[in-house]
Amino acid sequence: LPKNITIEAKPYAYTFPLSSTALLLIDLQRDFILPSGFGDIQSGTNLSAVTAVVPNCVRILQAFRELELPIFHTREGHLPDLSDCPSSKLNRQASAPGTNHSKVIGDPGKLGRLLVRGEYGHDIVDECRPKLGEVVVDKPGKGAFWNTTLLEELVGWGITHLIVGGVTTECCVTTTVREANDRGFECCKSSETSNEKLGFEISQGIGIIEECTAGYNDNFKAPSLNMIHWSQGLFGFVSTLPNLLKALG
Ligand code: TIU
Repeated sequence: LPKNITIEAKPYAYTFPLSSTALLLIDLQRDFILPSGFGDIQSGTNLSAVTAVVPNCVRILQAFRELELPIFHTREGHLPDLSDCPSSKLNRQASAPGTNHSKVIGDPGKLGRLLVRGEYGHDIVDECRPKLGEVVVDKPGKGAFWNTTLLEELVGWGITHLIVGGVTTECCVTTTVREANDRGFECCKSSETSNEKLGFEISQGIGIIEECTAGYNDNFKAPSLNMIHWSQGLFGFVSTLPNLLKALG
């Protein structure tokens, strides 16, 4: 394994250690990608963008598996009695005037009860099914760090750098990256910037691969990703699948 890899990215190229890098795939669940799933019902838009992400995530999975690098998958969902569902999620979908969601979390749908653990729709799409040894983190919120063991898992595995993909960009993917930033994951050291010049060590990094994420509103993806890397990497970096695959060799 090469010690460090350099990846072209926005706001600039980074060099980081492959030995402590993991892939984090957010919520590639049937409920967010397939027709009649939670996302289809709630977003009321077409699923072409989130569907198109699946083969790109398969490609990135293959690359990480070939290099035997750690892989983390998340799933958004709830206990059957919804006792772990935050009020912010339950209230939004309650029968307030103007609410037009035909089905809400916990309702029976064609893929099973929506966003309920153990149901068919809650699980990850076949193409991206986790393999033995990969970590699956179940999360009740939008961010993958809230009320989960993700941070402890990453620390336990010695992970300092995260490559992120998944759905949806505007919701769970960028919420997770923002949460990660407050836990020390940020833009990596620039290949042109030595730690001596910075005067401190940047030891944790996070970035999103743009072909590996999408959402339900085509207008949201670019601004969502721009906000991540804007201002010298306010929350993290953004790169592309060809750049990542090139860097991984
Ligand atoms: N509604 C929506 O866009 N997304 C979610 O509720 N969850 C995720 O983004 N995974």
